[in-house]
Amino acid sequence: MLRYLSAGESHGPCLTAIIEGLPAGLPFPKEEIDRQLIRRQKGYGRGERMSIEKDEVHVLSGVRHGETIGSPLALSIRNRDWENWKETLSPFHAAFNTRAITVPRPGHADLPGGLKYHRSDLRDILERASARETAMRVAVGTVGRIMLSYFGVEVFGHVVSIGKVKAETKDLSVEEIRNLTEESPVRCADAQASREMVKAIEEAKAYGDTLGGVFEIIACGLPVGLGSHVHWDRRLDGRIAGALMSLQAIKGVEFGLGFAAARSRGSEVHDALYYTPEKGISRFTNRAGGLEGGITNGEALVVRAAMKPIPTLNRPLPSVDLQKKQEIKATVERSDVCAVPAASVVGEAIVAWELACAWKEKFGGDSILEMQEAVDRYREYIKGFLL
Ligand code: EPS
Repeated sequence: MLRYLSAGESHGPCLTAIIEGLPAGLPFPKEEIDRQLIRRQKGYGRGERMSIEKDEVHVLSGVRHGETIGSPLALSIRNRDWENWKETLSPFHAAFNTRAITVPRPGHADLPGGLKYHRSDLRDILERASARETAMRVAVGTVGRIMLSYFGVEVFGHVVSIGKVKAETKDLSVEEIRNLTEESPVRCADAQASREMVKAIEEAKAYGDTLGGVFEIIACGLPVGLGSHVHWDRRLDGRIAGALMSLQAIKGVEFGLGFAAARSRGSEVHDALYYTPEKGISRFTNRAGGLEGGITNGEALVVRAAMKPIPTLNRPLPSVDLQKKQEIKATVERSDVCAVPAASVVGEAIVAWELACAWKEKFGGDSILEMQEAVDRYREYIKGFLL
């Protein structure tokens, strides 16, 4: 089983994670994790914090001479901003200025978290609720991604809408979407829509507002058979949707046709099967988004996630001071105007991690050699049906 736990506050000294279950002998290019961390930090609409941070992973255990050795992997990412928060967030000494927050931001974890954990200073909640934590999710997801790409599975994401601006990508190949996305300041493959998205972010910023959007993640090279129909918690669509929904500000997830399937007839929704001796079983469409019955079906996995606008507004909404029990405008904290491009990179990591977990479940192996043997055996068996 592949699993991890993470820890760390947004302005604390660092983010930390422990990963367990990686096969030994997996080549481990640390530079790939750093490359993904840099991708996450980019994207038009980010706030000042990103000019302070320069994320880089430190590998503390589990890797020797560039290969995993089977022991738990400990990772750490430094928060450079900690220098400015040492006193305020000191674990042991009460600070002169605690920068206490008593006015919750509507839409944020501030209020329910503060009440649940009985914290009068809502900073105790927002420090961990912050999307700073997603830097570590990218590092952990990239570890899963390194294992997947060893077996030829690739995962990438792109932004399909920001606010009311929608990208048009239906005439583009997966490869074209991938390349164009890397060139766009908002990680969108449609150049015209990219420009309009940047404009929409500028307009929202000028108004003291924020913007959400939708990103799509595509995974190619997956075999039939990851996940299972036999139990609710083994259905891979459920796991991926749950994991994506756990990303800050995500409000909806859909696979393939998604919500549009509910407005169509069965004959317009399901992917018909064809057979030729040369090609084996094949489909001409992928409306299911690569999953049937909670199991990968050999097509590309296509999943979209909808992100609400960030709740920290420069023109704040009405709220209540919890100490004074008075109505007042919500707290204004330094924040991003739009983090959808960054969220799409985090989404890639989240999907990669869930796929890596399902991969480990299916093929097992304490070493990469054992895993490779199981993969080869299975591919040989499945070749008789699908090409
Ligand atoms: C975030 C608020 C901002 C973002 C942060 C998420 O941080 P700060 O309060 O320090 O300005 O920059 O995102 C990151 C730090 C990051 O690495 O993505 C929030 O409240 O969620």
